[in-house]
Amino acid sequence: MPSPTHPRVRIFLRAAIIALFAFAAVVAAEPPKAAPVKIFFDTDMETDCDDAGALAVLHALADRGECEILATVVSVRDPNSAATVDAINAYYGRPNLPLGMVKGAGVLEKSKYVSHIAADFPHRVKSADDVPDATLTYRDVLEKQPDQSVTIVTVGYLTNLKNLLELPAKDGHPSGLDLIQSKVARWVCMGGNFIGSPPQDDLKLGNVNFQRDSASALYVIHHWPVPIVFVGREIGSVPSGLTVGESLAKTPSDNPVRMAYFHYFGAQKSRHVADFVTTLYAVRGLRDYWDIESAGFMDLHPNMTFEWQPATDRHQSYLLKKLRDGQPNDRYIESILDELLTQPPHR
Ligand SMILES: [Ca+2]
Repeated sequence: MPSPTHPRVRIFLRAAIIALFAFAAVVAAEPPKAAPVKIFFDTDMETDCDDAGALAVLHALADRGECEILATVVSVRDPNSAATVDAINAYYGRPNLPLGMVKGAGVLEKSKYVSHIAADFPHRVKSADDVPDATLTYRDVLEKQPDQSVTIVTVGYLTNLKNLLELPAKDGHPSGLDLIQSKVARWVCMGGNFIGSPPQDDLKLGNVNFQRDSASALYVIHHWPVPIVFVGREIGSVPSGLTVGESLAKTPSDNPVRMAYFHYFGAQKSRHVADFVTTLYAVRGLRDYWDIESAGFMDLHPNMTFEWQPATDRHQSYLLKKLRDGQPNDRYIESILDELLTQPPHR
């Protein structure tokens, strides 16, 4: 055996040390991986199929390690909406995610797809009795989370958030307001039309997430105690012109999201992406996708129009569209959403 002072051994040891330092340098140069964003997802999953697509994007982002899905609740009184959410969760390999739905007063609209998905795909929801009150789902999930760690995403009505704000302390549980103040980092809300300068919403444009339960929208937006980011319709719906969904046809027929789009249209077509962009922003932040306006707050009126009023201490913001190479970045955003929408589940 050669001695440690043998020339060949010395050369080998020197090379090994250089390689070790090079490896350490590469590791040190890697940016630290961000912790997954903790998402509580609240959807109407009823009148529009983009809720199904947005939930698919959320699962795809979770499969990439970018977010952790804490719970998925619906802001409507239809158990088939909760069943559809549960079926999509199961398809993506998360069949045990906490569910919730509105109990008591709330929105119930006709849907073109949730009864089909509830009938054709496996899920846990045999009746409304199988789905807890979303208010209690919020309470039970938030209680277990670290302080200021949770991002709430609403892509539907604000009924559940109103009920949470009004939930009293009971049986050793803190009040809903206390939980929001202690556990929630921010709320990302799909709602509003931020048109004009300064923005001033217009009833003619439609603003259904606020209009269909306007009492809840008015109360929540005026009483919410932690930061809000609004994603207006102009970011992912009219008049942005962004659409995705047609490419779901290349995914398997046992994909409930593909079939939600099919039943919505009676064919495999694309739909606007209002709920998608809200979800993507909640997980990835601005990146090179959007800009943001932060100095102000939404002064919402009982008729659901609003003005954006100047302020520096209200912690409210709204997304702004961004150019890419001097042009609208709509096709760029669509390509990102399309890739996530059609990404096979990791399971
Ligand atoms: Ca929606």
